[in-house]
Amino acid sequence: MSDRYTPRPEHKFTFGLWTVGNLGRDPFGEPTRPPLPPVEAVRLLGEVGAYGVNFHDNDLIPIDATPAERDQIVREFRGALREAGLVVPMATTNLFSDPAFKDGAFTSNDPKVRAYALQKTMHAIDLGVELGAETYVFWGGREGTESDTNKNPAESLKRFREAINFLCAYAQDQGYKLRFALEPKPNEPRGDIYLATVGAALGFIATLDHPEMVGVNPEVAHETMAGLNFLHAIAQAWDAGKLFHIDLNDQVVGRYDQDFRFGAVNLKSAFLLVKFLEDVGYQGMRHFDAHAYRTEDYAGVEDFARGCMRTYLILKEKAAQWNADAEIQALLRELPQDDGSTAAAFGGAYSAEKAAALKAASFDRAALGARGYGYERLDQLTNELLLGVR
Ligand code: GLT
Ligand code: MN
Ligand code: MN
Repeated sequence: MSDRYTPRPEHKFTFGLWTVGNLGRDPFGEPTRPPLPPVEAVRLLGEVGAYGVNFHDNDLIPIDATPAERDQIVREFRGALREAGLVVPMATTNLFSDPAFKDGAFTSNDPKVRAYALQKTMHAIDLGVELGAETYVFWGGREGTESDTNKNPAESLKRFREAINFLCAYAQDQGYKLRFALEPKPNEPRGDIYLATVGAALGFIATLDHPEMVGVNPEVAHETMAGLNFLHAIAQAWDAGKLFHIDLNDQVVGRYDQDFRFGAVNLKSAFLLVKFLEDVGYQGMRHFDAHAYRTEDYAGVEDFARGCMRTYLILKEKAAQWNADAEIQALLRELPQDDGSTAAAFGGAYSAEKAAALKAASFDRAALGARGYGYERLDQLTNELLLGVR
């Protein structure tokens, strides 16, 4: 069945191997789905209409594979990609599963672990680039602490910076056309993870040797876990020219890391996010970093993947409808009631004259405080549009 919500390549919908390959394991229970080999995951993603597939090094190549095994796996994977018509836009490193990384990777207190993490990442970058990746994600899941008696956070940031600087230089040295994207998260699996929010990552990027090479990969669930407004984080990343990638999913505030299907929890936030991305003309991947409920079999996994993309496309249509809604647009136009006189007298760049004129100006403060903004109506109209009665 194909309708106007059918995903097409130009929508740039991608999934990680680890997303459709999630087996339903949780801290309290065993897997509920059998393993999904990477070539099968690619087939499934091709079937549901995704554009691309992303992976951690060890989603594809077992950590203890020989070089010959690695090359064989890459050959088979390439074949599956070709058959399914999928590309690999992003890759990343698993620096969290192996017990070697139990105290972090780039920020571990053990210098040998830090060196191993760099070595593993260089190999994983080679692998990603070999398969076509142009974005390389760094999610520092184990980069943190349970107790700050054990690691100095300032020292950890220095180590983190050194590692990213080293890897930027490595990628440049190889002539790779690659951009790095840091993915913040406040906690889980560590008690507290460094660079916990998009804002923290943006601040850190400015301290790097090659800040132009590094941006962010914000995830809906992660900012939400921190109790923050995801759209505001995205807007700041966009404003800074740093929205290199995005992880779409959903999450209830105050819960464990849920990674639900996009739009599963807060449709209105999802709508405003899609509207923002579409309005500003974000050209990057729409990556769904989510997984099916533990209750599902692989038919349910397909429902999950289709649901992510379908919801995005429906919300995209709603965003266009919102932009074209005469009543909504009239309310927006009324908002600032700008007759241009304020801008003429005080707007634009600073000048001593403007400052003096502004200081001498008189304002009708009571009138400024008395006016209504019409936000209740605007928000209700938005709700009604989303509820399908407009
Ligand atoms: C892990 C994490 C995600 C990250 C992935 C990239 S791995 O599943 O929960 O948010 O994006 O390392
Ligand atoms: Mn997550
Ligand atoms: Mn993610």
